[in-house]
Amino acid sequence: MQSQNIVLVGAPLDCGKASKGCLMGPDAYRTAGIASALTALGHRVTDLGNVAPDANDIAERDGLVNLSETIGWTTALMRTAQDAMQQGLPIFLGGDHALSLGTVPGVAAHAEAEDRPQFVLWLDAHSDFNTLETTASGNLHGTPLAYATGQGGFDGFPALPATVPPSQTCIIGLRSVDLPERDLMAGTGVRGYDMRAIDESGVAALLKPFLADVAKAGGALHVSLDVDFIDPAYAPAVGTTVPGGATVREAHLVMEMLCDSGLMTSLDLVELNPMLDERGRTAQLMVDLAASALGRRIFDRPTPRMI
Ligand code: EXY
Ligand code: MN
Ligand code: MN
Ligand code: MN
Repeated sequence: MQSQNIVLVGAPLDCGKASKGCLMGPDAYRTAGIASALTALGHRVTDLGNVAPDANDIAERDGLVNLSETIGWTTALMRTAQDAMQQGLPIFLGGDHALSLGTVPGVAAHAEAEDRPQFVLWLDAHSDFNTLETTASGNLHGTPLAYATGQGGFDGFPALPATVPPSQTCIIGLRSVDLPERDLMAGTGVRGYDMRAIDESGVAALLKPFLADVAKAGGALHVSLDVDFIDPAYAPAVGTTVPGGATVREAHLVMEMLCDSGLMTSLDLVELNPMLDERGRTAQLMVDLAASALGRRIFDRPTPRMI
């Protein structure tokens, strides 16, 4: 893979749900050696440090968790993501998944300015397709994909600087989808693959057609990697564990295919809660997955045909 300018952006956002710990994520990734792992692959790595949320005077609302702070992070990260895209390939070090309320619209605005369609690959046990009106938990880390694809029901949030068409999104790893999310996604063109689809056809067969579409459109590709995409047996440091997730090898294969495609333009690493980790193994696995997406491989050999 060609040498890239990689920009690390810490987003110690912990307001997307009630349980705490994701604010330690950026430092856990740094401690696990994300910068040196990527430098060793020949990339130039710049760490921009941590972002802070904007202040605002938005009132809290019954049934929604930390609305004001979440909107403060959203406006700050929209700006930061657009700036970081001008410097290279950003990796947003979360922080919980509410950070994608800002990063995805921010990178999409950059793509729109370059006249490129923005695509999103969402690797997650959950679809994160609730709105402020459908969420039963009130946890806004369960909403970013609905917001970024322009669904209604986000009263109080900023107008999107750019919308990602649902048909340009692909979710892989699903095993927990709320009924309102299922209803909202139906007919939108979102590609959603559950774990059974991975079991039946293998993850490569699911990913390959999506990557082909991105390539054909000359698109930018944002990848949002939630720790809970991976089975909790391998990645315990997450508050939203759902058994039956991707294996370590399935996750690496996705990353290796992304690397081979050369299509990934930005990456979120989200939901790591170091309080729940075992001797740093989840932080290390996430760093290793990022390294696979950016060129780490065992042998230099032609890319095998996947189908
Ligand atoms: N769908 C559930 C909710 O809205 O509360 C669970 C969301 C969990 C979101 C995690 C981060 O991916
Ligand atoms: Mn660009
Ligand atoms: Mn998520
Ligand atoms: Mn999740």
